[in-house]
Amino acid sequence: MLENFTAELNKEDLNILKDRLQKAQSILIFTHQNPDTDAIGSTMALARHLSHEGKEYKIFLPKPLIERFFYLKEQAVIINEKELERETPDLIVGLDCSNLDWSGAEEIFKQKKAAGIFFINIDHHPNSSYADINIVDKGRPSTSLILYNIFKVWGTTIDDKMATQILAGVVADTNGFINGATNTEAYLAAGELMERGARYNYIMKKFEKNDHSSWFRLWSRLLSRLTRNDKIKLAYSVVLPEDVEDGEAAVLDGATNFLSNLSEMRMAMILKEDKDGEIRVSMRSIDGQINVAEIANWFGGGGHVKSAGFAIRGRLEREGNYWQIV
Ligand SMILES: [Mn+2]
Repeated sequence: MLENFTAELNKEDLNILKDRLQKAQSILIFTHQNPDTDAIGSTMALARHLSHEGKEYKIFLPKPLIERFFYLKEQAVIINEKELERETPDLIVGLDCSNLDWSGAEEIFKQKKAAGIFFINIDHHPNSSYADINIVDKGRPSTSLILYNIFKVWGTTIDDKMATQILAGVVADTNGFINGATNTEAYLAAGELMERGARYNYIMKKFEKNDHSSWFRLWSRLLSRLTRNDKIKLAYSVVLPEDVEDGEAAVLDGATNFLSNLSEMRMAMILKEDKDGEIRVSMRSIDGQINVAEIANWFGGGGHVKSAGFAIRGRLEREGNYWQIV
C-alpha cells in the first residue's frame, strides 16, 4: 500500500545503514534532549529491532526516562552523559535529532565524530546533516514513520510492541492526526500499524494526558498570564517552576499548540522556566509565514518551520504587562 512512500528513501543509504548495523559489534542510539513521544518511540523501535537481530546496543538519554514513556521502553542499557564519555561504539545512530547540539551532549558526540566513529542520522526536521549518512525527509509526519518505511524495505519483523512504538510517534507528532504534519501517509500507516497490533486506544489515552490533576491549575495560570503583542501579532504566556511538578515537555507543547488557535495572531510562544534555571521556549507559526525554526536555530535549538523550540539560561520576571528574561 505504501510503496510510493518507501520509494522516496535513498536505497543506497538504506543498504549502507543495514550493512553498518549488521557489522557493528556495539551500537549507540541517541535522540534529542527533552525527548518527546516520537523521539522515544523511534529510539525504542530501533532498539527492539536490534534486540531481535541479537545486536548489542546502548541508548544515551541525558535524563532518566519519565513515567509517561514507560509503555514504549525496551529492556535496554540506558546511559547518561558520564557513561557516554567512556563509550567507544562502532556505530552511532541519531533519531529525531536535527543537530548535535540538540542531543544534550554536543561536545562528547563531536569528540566521537573526530575519533572516526561512523554516524547515521534519521530525522524529519530541518536538519544540519551532521552524520556520515543522513536519512532525512522533512516531509514526513514523524521520525518513527521513516523508520517504519526502512523496516518495510528490509522486510523487518514488526511485532505489536514495535507497531505501538512507531504509531505513538505518529500520533504525537501529528497532535492526534489534526496538525499540519498529518498526511495520507500518517493515516495509511496508522491503519497498517493497528493491523499489526499497535495499541491505538492506549496511545491516545496516554497522549491526552487527562490523568494529571495539576493540569487545570496550570492551565488557569497559563491563561491568566496570556499576553498579546498586537504590534508584532505575538501571543505568549509563561510557566513558572512552581506551576508544574515534573519537567514534562508535553506541558510546553500542549500549551503552545493551544495558543496557536488564536488565528488573529501570527505566532505563539510559551516560555517555561525550569527549577535548574533554564528557560525552554516553544514556538508555533500561526500564519505559516514566520519561520520559527530559523529563530530556534539562532538560539541553538531546533524544529520545523511551523513548530520549533530552544533553551536559554535565565529566570522569568513580570515587568508591568510584560514578561522578561533576567
Ligand atoms: Mn519527531
